[in-house]
Amino acid sequence: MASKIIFCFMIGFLGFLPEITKATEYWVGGEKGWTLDVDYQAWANGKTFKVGDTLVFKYNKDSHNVFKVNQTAFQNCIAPPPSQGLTSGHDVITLASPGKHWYICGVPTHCSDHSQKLVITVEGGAPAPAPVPVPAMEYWVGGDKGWTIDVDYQAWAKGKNFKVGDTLGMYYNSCVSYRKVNNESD
Ligand SMILES: *[C@@H]1O[C@H](CO)[C@@H](O)[C@H](O)[C@H]1NC(C)=O
Ligand SMILES: [Cu+2]
Repeated sequence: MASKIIFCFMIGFLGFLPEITKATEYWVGGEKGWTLDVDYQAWANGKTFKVGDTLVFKYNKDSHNVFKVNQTAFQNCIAPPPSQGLTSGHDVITLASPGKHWYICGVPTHCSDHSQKLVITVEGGAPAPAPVPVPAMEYWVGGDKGWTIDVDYQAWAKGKNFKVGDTLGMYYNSCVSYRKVNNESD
């Protein structure tokens, strides 16, 4: 029973987690926004980006745009096809996956000559791949027979993998009533 109370508490606790690890909105470049000749790596330095956080690219849409690119395109300032670009002047990107994310401006020379490029590393929202937790089990000692006489409990326990947090149920009412019947007939 105690383990069940703890389990319910944990579910309630998980419900609050999204509020504890609140998503952060980052305005790329701070008050300078997304433009020429800003050191975006210096801007990103010391910031912790998490899955669920958002990047806001604020810029003059007649002058710039935003492309999410791969590492090669980032290093060589190669813009993907225009259709893949963001062009609103106020683009909000939710960081949906952990790992490196690369962004460039696709206007010629802005990335290559004016450092209009940003690479960030996004941390996972959850701890690194841990073994999948196995839910607590409830075992009824002796199975159908319950906790009574002349049951081979070692045979019953064999092959079962008991863990901390599991519950052992022992039911022996049938054993008690069986004895009572015996006593009455005695
Ligand atoms: C990287 O992006 C460029 C530009 O969109 C594309 O041509 C290239 O195939 C991509 N490379 C990889 C490894 O995905
Ligand atoms: Cu630009």
